[in-house]
Amino acid sequence: DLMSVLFLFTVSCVTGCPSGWTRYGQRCFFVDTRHLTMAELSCISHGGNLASIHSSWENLCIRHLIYQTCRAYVTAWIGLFDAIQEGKWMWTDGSRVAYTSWGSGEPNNVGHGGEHCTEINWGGSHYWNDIPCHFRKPFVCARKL
Ligand SMILES: [Ca+2]
Ligand SMILES: [Ca+2]
Repeated sequence: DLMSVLFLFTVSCVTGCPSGWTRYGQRCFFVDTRHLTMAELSCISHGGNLASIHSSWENLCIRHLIYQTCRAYVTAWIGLFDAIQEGKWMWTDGSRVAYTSWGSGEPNNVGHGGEHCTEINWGGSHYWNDIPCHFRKPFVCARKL
């Protein structure tokens, strides 16, 4: 099943990251499945945060990691949220929001109770979509080396 797959993947030819994590640039990434609050707490317990994305290259790397782990471009949480102030997007790791890859018409905040969290692989593509935070999804953690 998915959970067993998630913990079986191995780090390829990279060094410097803990077992089960994958290195891209100066950060290590990790994939798991929970709803967003538990996802962020899980990332924190692993010494990181939900992944922030700062370039199309990082977007591609994270999509690749999800594909490697889940064998499909499934939608997954990243650490972008506007739960504190509607329309003011922030990364859970505190980094500046300089790059986004919203799909056409997104973020639209149309879910019941609004949409304050962000999924990637929207439509199986490189786009992001805002959705309600209580859904259970795979997620990507990132931590500095
Ligand atoms: Ca919102
Ligand atoms: Ca949306």
